[in-house]
Amino acid sequence: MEFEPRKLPTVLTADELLDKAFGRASKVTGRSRREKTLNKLATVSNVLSDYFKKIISAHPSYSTLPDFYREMVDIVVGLATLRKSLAALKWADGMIQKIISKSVREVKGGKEPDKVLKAAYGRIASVVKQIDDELRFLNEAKRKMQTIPIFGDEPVVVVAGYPNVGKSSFVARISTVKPEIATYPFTTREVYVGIAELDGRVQVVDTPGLLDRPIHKRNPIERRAILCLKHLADCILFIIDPTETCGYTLESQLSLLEEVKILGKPVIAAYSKADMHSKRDLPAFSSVTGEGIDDVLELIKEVISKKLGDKVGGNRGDVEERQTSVRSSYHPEKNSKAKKTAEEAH
Ligand SMILES: Nc1nc2c(ncn2[C@@H]2O[C@H](COP(=O)(O)OP(=O)(O)O)[C@@H](O)[C@H]2O)c(=O)[nH]1
Ligand SMILES: [Mg+2]
Repeated sequence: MEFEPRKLPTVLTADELLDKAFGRASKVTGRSRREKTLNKLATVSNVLSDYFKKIISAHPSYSTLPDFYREMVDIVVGLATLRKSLAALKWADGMIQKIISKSVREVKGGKEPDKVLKAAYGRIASVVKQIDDELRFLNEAKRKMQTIPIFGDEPVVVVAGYPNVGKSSFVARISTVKPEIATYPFTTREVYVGIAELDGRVQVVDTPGLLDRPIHKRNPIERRAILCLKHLADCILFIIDPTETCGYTLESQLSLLEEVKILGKPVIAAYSKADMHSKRDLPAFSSVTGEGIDDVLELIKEVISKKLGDKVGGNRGDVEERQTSVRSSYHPEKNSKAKKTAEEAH
């Protein structure tokens, strides 16, 4: 399912929409007063109906949207209200079509055209004004949904760790293209999305404002946003700055690491700023000298190819491959087998 909030149309308020419909109808002519009125009614009907349908069809089917985006939309705008607002547009469309049909019948039946038109306009205006809140909500929703970052189909590595440990420097260092700058709806800070080439493209994303402070101290919305990252992440790289020049103690960084592990995704913990210290009980890298960077990339590659290997194994049609994947779920050598499957798949 495509999710392209940038393509959502701007939504007019009730007054703007009525101006648009009645304005268009005011330019309509006809050979008789009767015909002119019928043409005006048809125009109002078309303008409004096309407009409502355009807005409704621009929204994706939220129930089939990938988990990350559906959750994000729910956190940012509220799915229930969004659905209700779209339903209100559908309701208005139906009501207006009824008013128009009735008015057309009246004109054709010989009623005074001007009177019928005036009454129809009044009733249509009243229906549209009843959904003014929903129209405004949908416009605001469009604005808010545009702040949801969009990711490609490639595997995603989420980079976590306290502020100033070296997350952005790492993303910039390993990216083969200039990292794109995105935003999360919950932070005013820039999010770097880099692309690494690891036997295929891998998206490496920064998490300022999300996985950079103790999770248990967050408000419920922030916590949901953090949980949402687990839908996105194939792997989490947790960066620790043992020099503490980031301004946070090693102890508090390790305790954040424990919280991040609860997300249930594969976590690789590594030391940054290897040019400034000699701790090597974890993989250590320096984004300044490049030392250890390849080792970290290798670890990421292993985790991702294992994941892809699991997926490939599970989707294979032939019996032997399926047996391999069934067996591999019982055997301790699962990892090497899954990896082998991934390698064969390349
Ligand atoms: N010496 C050294 N400094 C680094 C390294 N990586 C980052 N820094 C510095 O640490 C500070 C914070 O880095 P940054 O990437 O912005 O951290 P972020 O807040 O986690 O994204 C900056 O002043 C960087 O220049 C490294 O490997 N070695
Ligand atoms: Mg940063």
